[in-house]
Amino acid sequence: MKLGIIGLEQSGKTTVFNALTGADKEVGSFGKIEANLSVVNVPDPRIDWLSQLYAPNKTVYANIEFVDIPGSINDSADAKIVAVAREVEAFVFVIRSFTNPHVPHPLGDNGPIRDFESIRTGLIISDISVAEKRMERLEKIVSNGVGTPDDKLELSSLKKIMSVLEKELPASSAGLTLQEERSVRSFQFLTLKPFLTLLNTSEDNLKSEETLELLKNLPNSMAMCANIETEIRRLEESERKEFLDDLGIEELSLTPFILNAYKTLGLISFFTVGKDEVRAWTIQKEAPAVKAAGKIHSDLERGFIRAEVFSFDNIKEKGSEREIKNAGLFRLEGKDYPVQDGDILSIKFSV
Ligand SMILES: Nc1nc2c(ncn2[C@@H]2O[C@H](COP(=O)(O)OP(=O)(O)OP(=O)(O)O)[C@@H](O)[C@H]2O)c(=O)[nH]1
Ligand SMILES: [Mg+2]
Repeated sequence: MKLGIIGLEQSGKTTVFNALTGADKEVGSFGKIEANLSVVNVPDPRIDWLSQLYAPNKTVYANIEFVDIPGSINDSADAKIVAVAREVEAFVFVIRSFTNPHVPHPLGDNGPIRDFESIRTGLIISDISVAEKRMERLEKIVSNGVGTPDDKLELSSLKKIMSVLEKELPASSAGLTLQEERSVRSFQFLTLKPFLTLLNTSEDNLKSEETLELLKNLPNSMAMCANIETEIRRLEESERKEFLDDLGIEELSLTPFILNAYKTLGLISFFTVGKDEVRAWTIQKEAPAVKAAGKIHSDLERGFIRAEVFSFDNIKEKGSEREIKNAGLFRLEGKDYPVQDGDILSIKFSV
């Protein structure tokens, strides 16, 4: 999964990126136009457990690729930056809620709700310009009588999108059908992408009434204190607890952040196991088994015959595949089977 970190200038995007990924990228480098990249494993105790049991040659966790997008894409004249933003699957909006006398807020003072709206408006404006250009082209083609049915579908999808964008609503609220969504997929509309909101607060503000109230009003949100977390990450494991206690939190934000991301984006994990490899895969909740197969390899999707399935809970309880079979918990499922979080799959196929 690829997540793009965006927000207003100097909201602490790079600091959040460092805090979540453990990277050590320069902060406060205003005007820098290179994006930072870092991949982190998704910690999962189930994978640790399976790896113990199967003792495979290789253990592979699911991962998240973070892209720290510099400056504000709202007024980025740099097409390269907008192109980077279009490539990600979902956004993390970083909203500034810390005070720092050395780092003025670009809009004068803190205003988290205003900043949230401002980020979203920026994305909407960018989408409008993409949609407008394409609609103009398509309208010419269609009115000249040379439009294909695909052109017509695309045009009507764009009109649907435009009608919400013009009301300053995101494209995701246009209620596109799957087919309509497919017809405009290549434009990578920014406001069709799901997002999480990260409130970057000061140390003394992390658990305040004000913060709790803001979290209620900001969609898919959580608060973190990014620059303190970067500091804590630099400490030895054994020294961290004291500082986390001071902040009133149990752990660094990465794990709760990932849980929030999976929930908001409707993602689950399934596993493949064996002597060679124990591996976690990420997929959309309720996705059919054949899609899960396609995650592993396109041949498995193409030549799908059936999925052999048991759950992590089954193996945890029974201790071995043989015992699962004896207990009648081993299942054969067809291609429409909706994969569940924690399923262990083995795909039978023929190409
Ligand atoms: N006091 C305080 N300062 C912070 C916090 N987070 C970031 N800063 C400071 O704010 C400045 C900007 O932080 P960055 O992480 O570079 O912000 P950014 O959003 O990546 O900035 P641009 O990419 O240039 O738009 C730096 O000087 C940080 O040290 C925080 O939680 N508290
Ligand atoms: Mg930055």
